[in-house]
Amino acid sequence: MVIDSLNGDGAGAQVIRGACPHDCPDCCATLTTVENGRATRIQGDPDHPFTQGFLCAKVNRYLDRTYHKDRLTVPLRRTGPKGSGQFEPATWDEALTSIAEKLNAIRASSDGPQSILPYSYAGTMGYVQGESMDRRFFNLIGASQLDRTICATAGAAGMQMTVGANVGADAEGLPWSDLVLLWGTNTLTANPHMWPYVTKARENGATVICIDPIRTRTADQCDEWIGIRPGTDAALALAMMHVIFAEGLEDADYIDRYTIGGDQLRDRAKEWTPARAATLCGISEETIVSLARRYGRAKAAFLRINYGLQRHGGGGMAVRTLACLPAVCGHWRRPGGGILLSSSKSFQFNKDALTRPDLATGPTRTINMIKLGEALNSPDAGVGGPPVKAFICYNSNPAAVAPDRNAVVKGLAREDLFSVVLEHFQTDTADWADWILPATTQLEHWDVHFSYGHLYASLNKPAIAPIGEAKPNTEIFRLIAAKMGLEHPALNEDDVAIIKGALHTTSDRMTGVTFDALADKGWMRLNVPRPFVPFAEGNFPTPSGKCEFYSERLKAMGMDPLPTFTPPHEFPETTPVLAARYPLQLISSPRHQFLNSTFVNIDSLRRGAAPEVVLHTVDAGERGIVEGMRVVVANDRGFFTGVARVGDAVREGVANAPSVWWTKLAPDGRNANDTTSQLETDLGRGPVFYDNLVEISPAD
Ligand SMILES: Nc1nc2c(c(=O)[nH]1)N[C@H]1C(S)=C(S)[C@@H](COP(=O)(O)OP(=O)(O)OC[C@H]3O[C@@H](n4cnc5c(=O)[nH]c(N)nc54)[C@H](O)[C@@H]3O)O[C@H]1N2
Ligand SMILES: Nc1nc2c(c(=O)[nH]1)N[C@H]1C(S)=C(S)[C@@H](COP(=O)(O)OP(=O)(O)OC[C@H]3O[C@@H](n4cnc5c(=O)[nH]c(N)nc54)[C@H](O)[C@@H]3O)O[C@H]1N2
Ligand SMILES: [Mo]
Repeated sequence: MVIDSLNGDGAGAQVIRGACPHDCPDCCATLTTVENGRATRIQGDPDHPFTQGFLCAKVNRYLDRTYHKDRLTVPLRRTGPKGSGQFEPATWDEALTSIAEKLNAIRASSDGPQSILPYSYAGTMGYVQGESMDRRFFNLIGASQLDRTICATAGAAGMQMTVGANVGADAEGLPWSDLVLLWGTNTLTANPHMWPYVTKARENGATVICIDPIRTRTADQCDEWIGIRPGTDAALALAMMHVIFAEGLEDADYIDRYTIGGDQLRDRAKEWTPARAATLCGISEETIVSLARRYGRAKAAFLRINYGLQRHGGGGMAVRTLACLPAVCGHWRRPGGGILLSSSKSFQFNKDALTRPDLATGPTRTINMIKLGEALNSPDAGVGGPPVKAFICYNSNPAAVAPDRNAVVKGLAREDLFSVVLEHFQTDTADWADWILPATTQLEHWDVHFSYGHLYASLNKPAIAPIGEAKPNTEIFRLIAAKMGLEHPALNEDDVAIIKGALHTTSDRMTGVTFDALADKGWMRLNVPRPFVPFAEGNFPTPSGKCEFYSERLKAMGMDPLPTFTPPHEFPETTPVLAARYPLQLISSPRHQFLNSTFVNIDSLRRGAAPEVVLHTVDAGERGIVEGMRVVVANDRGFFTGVARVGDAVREGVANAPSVWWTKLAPDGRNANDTTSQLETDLGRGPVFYDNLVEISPAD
């Protein structure tokens, strides 16, 4: 085990540098105190500019999670009927032998290796435990590929089509901003380490406005809350442009030099009068005009969007439309100006070295992870080719988080499906497995991290020995491969070698981000100025080198080449028959104390809380619902229940079910994904979790 000497107090306590592994833009740098081999404290690194020495409500409990009494410590073999959750302990050799035999038999069968489906997402964001040995293994055996769309692909595509890549303004520029729009982001819950920078901006005189159908804890802390109707953001942005162009508030010089399609955009915006957008967005004309003027007059407006607003049928186009705003007004020119969805593409780790696409023996089909229900239930996996016969799941809990959960569970229940789940806990998904394999947590393994909210890479060193017989994902895939008789040097690399390979790149951005530097300090800023002002003088990584108001690429895809409003799949104006039965737009955004479905089983975070459904007073009144009443949320896909919270914390016509509950810990064995659909976004084939019409009624 590797130990940092840092802060050793001489009494046997050591402090190990690490990184928070969770799926959150903040990617905090951590310091774990270890005494006699046991982690006794975890804290944020006070020297890390973004972490600033504090951790969130969840990761403060990371030791509770690591040493939880329910941690999986040995391999488990299914003994009861599928889904019964009955298992017995087995040795690693028994588990690996059985899994290897089964996978080899499937590979050799007429259905071939494509009937093996890997399934993973961001249980850990680390490159090593998230996308290295697993990918090499699946590439080498020729398994189906998985399109990992469940979170961010719609917005990423929207950014790519407009500014060229999913890169954006540096959050560390916020103190220079004079107007901050928190648009479709619950910053205090989902990105809390950006908040100190928002506070700085405000102390320097900036106004902070939240645009969200829910009056979140973030909205409560802002100067103003604009409770927009879900899925209508593009209309608001176009109406803002209407006012900006009409009143000459645009930056004509920036548009001239660094954009294409300025004239077409101006024409498009003319169609979007504030009156038109006001009806659609459910906000007043005055609100739109005032917002547009403030945005147009600001020197450096910071537009922070997150992923909530792209979980709708038109989510890709919505992000694209918003991404035009800073170029229209030239906000990119200054620190504190611009738009930030993600900083992920600022990082240029060597992905090919990690995942080794060259190991693939031929082309294989790709299955979209948000259509898991369809893939497991259709004989041709929904995309042609053999049925899915083996399902290997790690870093994800699809029986809770995937849309249209009923379809997912129906598929997982198939007697002829061989399922292996690598996990820390016996989750909803693990209950359906044939084998559960115990995986290590971040305190127990190596990893290297990018961030999607700031510009620091970080290294995670193991702080403690694995709990029980748990093994890192990498090691589990190495062992399965060896048992299957696979041989390739790429399967033998150890985790440190994998990290070094990932850092082996000629990218200028990564200069100085070396293994030795990371090992010494724990984290390193990318080789960019601080704050980073990427598009002050254009240089957009688009085909034209400009911000593309007009996109030839979208045109070639048969889409509107200009920013436009694309209605949600389920929307009163476009699907009135459906809306007559299911009039409420349901959002099921993350609960403050959970990280997707992670941490739901930590008592101190769940604190006996029950699943809740937040409704507006008017909507509740019309349905005879009062505070604290048990309610049913339903549509044609399914239903779940929760305790009603009635008030003005959501706009009318919208409900919120804070998520993502483990169904086995919910009183009714269900969650919000019983109602969500497998439909895709307009760009990026992403999920539409918040594009979901429901009706809510008293449970009894
Ligand atoms: N505590 C905590 N932190 C997390 C997570 C977690 O589960 N818990 N999850 C992590 C992950 S995986 C992600 S992707 C990020 C997500 O981070 P965010 O995108 O910030 O999170 P969401 O709550 O999904 O969405 C943000 C807000 O968008 C609003 N919203 C929904 N639809 C619309 C719309 O059409 N227009 C507008 N303007 N707003 C809309 C929602 O009401 C919500 O308040 O957070 C990460 N951080
Ligand atoms: N209704 C609704 N559904 C949603 C969302 C929503 O807002 N509303 N959010 C969506 C979003 S944004 C996302 S990103 C997805 C997230 O979906 P997932 O990526 O599936 O996230 P989690 O639910 O956190 O599950 C991750 C699992 O990985 C496990 N894990 C963590 N580290 C390791 C490791 O090192 N090894 C192994 N083997 N396992 C590990 C954890 O124990 C946990 O059970 O959910 C989506 N689903
Ligand atoms: Mo996500």
